[in-house]
Amino acid sequence: MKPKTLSLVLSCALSCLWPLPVLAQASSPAVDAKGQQWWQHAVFYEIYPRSFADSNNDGVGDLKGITSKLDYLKDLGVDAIWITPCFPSPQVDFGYDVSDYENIDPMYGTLADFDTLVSEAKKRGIRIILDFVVNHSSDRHPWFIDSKSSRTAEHRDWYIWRDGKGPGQPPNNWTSDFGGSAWKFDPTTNQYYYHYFYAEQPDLNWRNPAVKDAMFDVTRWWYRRGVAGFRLDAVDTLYEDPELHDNPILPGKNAYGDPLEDNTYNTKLPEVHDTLRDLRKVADESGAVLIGETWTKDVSELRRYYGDHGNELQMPMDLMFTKLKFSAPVFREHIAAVDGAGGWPVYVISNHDIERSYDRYADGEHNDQIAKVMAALYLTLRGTPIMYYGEEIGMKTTPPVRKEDVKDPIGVRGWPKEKGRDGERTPMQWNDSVNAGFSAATPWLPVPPTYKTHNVASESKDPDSILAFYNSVLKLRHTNKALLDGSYTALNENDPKVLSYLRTYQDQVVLVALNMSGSVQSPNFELSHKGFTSAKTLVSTPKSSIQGDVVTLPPYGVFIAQLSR
Ligand code: TEU
Repeated sequence: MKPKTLSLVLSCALSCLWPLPVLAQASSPAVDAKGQQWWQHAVFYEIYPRSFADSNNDGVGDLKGITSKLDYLKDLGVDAIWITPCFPSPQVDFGYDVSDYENIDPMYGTLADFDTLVSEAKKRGIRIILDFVVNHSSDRHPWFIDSKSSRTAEHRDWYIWRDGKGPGQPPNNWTSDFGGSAWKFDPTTNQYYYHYFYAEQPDLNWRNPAVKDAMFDVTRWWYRRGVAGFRLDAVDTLYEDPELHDNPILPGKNAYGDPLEDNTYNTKLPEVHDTLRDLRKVADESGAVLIGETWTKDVSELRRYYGDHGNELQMPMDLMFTKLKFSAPVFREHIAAVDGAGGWPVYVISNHDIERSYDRYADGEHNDQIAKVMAALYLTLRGTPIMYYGEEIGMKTTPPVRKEDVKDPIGVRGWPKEKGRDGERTPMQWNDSVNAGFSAATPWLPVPPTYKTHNVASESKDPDSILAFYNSVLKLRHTNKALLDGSYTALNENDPKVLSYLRTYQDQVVLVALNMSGSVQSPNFELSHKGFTSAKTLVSTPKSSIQGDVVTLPPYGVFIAQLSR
């Protein structure tokens, strides 16, 4: 019988793209010969600046610390760094309460340090992305200080002020994401102001054109300084129902003891998309990229963030990916939906708000191996991956054990049900010396005990380490056209244990097979029937191999190969 040729879906990557102006800031080209934008080929890396590297030994990381680690990031294969907020801030929410949008907090350094970081990064072909906290400012921002000073203040309408329903009664039933009412009474003017997060984070009034103009100008100011784009914080919450309808109440209570509510009237309002389109126009003036913190309930909601004409966010994060059960069918179904949705996928497995992927998927026996499966997965899919610092060495989430040690205020408020987010924000583990090489001083959060085995220095010397694995997959990804630009085609779609797929670009085909189970698996991919005559192993974990059409995978084994006809 004549071997059947596998009908391969031609890369939709090119047809799915929307044109962008050329980016001038960094040395590597913005658009390649095939018309791909720089951010489609880039690997992003999120840095929580308090915890990455401490250059002045005060226990808190800083910009000079990040600059000192650029060679490490370059060698790892990072092309863009997203730094969570490093602007002046009272640090109630560790920087997500900004009191000056156009400066650097002295604890992180100076604007000159920032300029040095941008230029040193540029020398290495690395771009800098900042975090734009769009929904709210700090209550110490001069805009809010003026706003609360009187009902007729120039900035009064820059925030959301309302009368209470009656004495001691807030305007409606909305609760803060961080516990308690979302309204705080201010005796100076006898009105309440609205805060979706902490009371120290009053919501900006995006219905006021002056707010829009001021915030757009903030982005222009940073673009002129060489910033290649922004990660937009909490975009869902930009707008609220002007009539302040009560949210429907659901059964049950959250960790803070508040009734659960359906945020119908204060999140995901259609106006969010109008503002994203406007922010995008400003970004396009500088060829910048916008990444969204887009917590969506399904793929169609995610799809909307690209905009009907590709005119909203270039990179809305697929955060649903962080909620999936470690199971081949579950990931297969989700990936098919996201890949088929028409946008350029953006995959994330960890960030500074959620339990690290290492712990989420750990089975207690094969933890490091499972971390490699997850790395192989999101670094070989069609789309752009955003890594989180420390993921590449298998850092563990290490929440505080005692309430008195909690730094994140939501952990103090919600203890013990909600322990806060300290566990995923611990210092980067550089080596096995004191404080894991992060700082000579006691770090602001304790270093997890696993630093002795899971650190950059030790793992660099171990060819079987998680870091060595990340290095090899990232190296492959940067040079392999099929992984960069190829289409995605699922294989063996009924296999309950092995997730496998082809990435295909013209005549280049890469097979990825991931054993998501704790037992040996031997999937048959019928490669000869599909017209393939040989397979060259590109990256694999020990004891994974191919014999004819059959790939043998040990528990949580990874096998990636180039197929030829
Ligand atoms: O997070 C917004 C967001 O959706 C989070 O509220 C999430 O629900 C919470 O962290 C779960 O505990 C962004 C930032 O990523 C977060 O660090 C900030 O605290 C928040 O905005 C307010 O700026």
